[in-house]
Amino acid sequence: MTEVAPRRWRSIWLSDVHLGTRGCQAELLLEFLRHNRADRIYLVGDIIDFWAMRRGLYWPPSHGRLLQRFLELARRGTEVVYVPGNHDESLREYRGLTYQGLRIERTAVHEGPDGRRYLVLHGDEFDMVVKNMPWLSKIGDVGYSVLLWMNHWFNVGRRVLGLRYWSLSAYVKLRVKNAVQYISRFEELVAETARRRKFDGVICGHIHHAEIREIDGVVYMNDGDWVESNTALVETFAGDFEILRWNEERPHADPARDRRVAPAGERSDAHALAERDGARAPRPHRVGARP
Ligand SMILES: [Mn+2]
Repeated sequence: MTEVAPRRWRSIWLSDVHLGTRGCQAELLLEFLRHNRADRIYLVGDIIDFWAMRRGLYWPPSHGRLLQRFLELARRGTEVVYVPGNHDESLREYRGLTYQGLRIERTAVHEGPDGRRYLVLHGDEFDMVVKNMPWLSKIGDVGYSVLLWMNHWFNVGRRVLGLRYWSLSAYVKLRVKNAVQYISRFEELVAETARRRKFDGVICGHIHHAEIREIDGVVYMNDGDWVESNTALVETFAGDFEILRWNEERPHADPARDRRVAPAGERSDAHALAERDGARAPRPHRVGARP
């Protein structure tokens, strides 16, 4: 299969994949990993959703394939660091352990090519402080699941109409005033901690909202999630950070992707489509630059 050569990054951060839930977009993340390579990958928590598994097992083949993919990358020399979150908290007991080249850490420190130091953590550590925000308890886990379910079918509909994926859940969340307050409070707290601990920046996940912004002298970065916005944080070899929004950047439009595994007779067709849709090179979405 001839495909566009993968783009190379110094580092990639991924979090909030929530394997084991219906909202998880494992296929899309597998596709992302085919098109993007890095010297190191940080898995910044909530990769496997053990909470959801307790409610009932949901584990399609793509979820297993994704875990296998991370191990395979580790075996082949990518440095893979897994910093567990609250939904995969039980893995925190294994901090310090290396499994087939994949290392588990409670938190990590990332060093940029220029020597700048970044604290890498999931972010649930700040829930205790932020938790008395009313929307969290109001929407809660169940409401959020319903929203993700609606989002899924909403996008099935959009696909039928030939429209591209658009996150209804992310949109709704950002329209709730309290959610916006929650997000900025969270970001400030995380940044404040990094500043106190003398880091140049901090990289986290947890709130499913990708961001790069400077807060009082430290860079706050969030890699987003793979249940609604499908975002990753990447570092270039020069040490610049970017947020990749895979819904917008994937080189193929949906029809081409769906036919990629089609029988030989249909392939030229798929390739023609891919070429048409991939005519412009996928470009990163520059959300913000370092100060
Ligand atoms: Mn989390």
